[in-house]
Amino acid sequence: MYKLYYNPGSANMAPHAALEEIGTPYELVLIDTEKREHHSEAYRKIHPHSRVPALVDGDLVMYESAAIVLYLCDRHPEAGLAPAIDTPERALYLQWIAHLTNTVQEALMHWHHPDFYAPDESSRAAVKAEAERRLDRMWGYFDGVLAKSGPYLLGERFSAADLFFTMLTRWTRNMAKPATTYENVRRCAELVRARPAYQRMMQAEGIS
Ligand SMILES: N[C@@H](CCC(=O)N[C@@H](CS)C(=O)NCC(=O)O)C(=O)O
Repeated sequence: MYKLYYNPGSANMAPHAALEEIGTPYELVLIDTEKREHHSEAYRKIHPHSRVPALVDGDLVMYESAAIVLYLCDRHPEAGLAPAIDTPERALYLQWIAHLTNTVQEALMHWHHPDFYAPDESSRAAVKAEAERRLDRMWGYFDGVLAKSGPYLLGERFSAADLFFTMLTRWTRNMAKPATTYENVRRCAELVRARPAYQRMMQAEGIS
């Protein structure tokens, strides 16, 4: 049985929602980052960089939320969360997941953790402001893509990329201009949030 190490609302949301979509048995293990449990010696054996999430599958121990999502979807093709290999949809699915984690999630890290990137308060404020400007351009770009060929990132077809996308939109909710200000971004996120599996994930993590 899978074990997913999580902290409510963190990068585990997408892998957790994928597990719910798949419908396979799994165990959730809370790592309370406010209590700094991610820095414990025991957890560092699972995630050497002290982050959440991590996944354990038998002898396999892995981290990085996007990699976990890709792994789970490939292990459970019957769930239909990923297009088949060798299809143009598969290429786009990989493109979006890589872009979401490398670029959008990275900019979100600048906003949420400016302390990782700058030594003092004034430079942290500048890092945060620039991240918000960059993110606004990114959501604007997604809005155009989804307007032209939505409602999902792969058009009419829902995929795990939409789970990752929706997770990231939530992390903008306290920004001056949240991602869901953009109509087509909001429509995609609303469709995903209405899915029973996504709702079960939110409920299990105790978030709204
Ligand atoms: N790229 C990693 C990022 C993981 C990450 O930074 N997780 C945050 C929560 S969203 C975390 O563990 N933060 C704890 C800390 O920064 O001390 C992934 O997607 O798994």
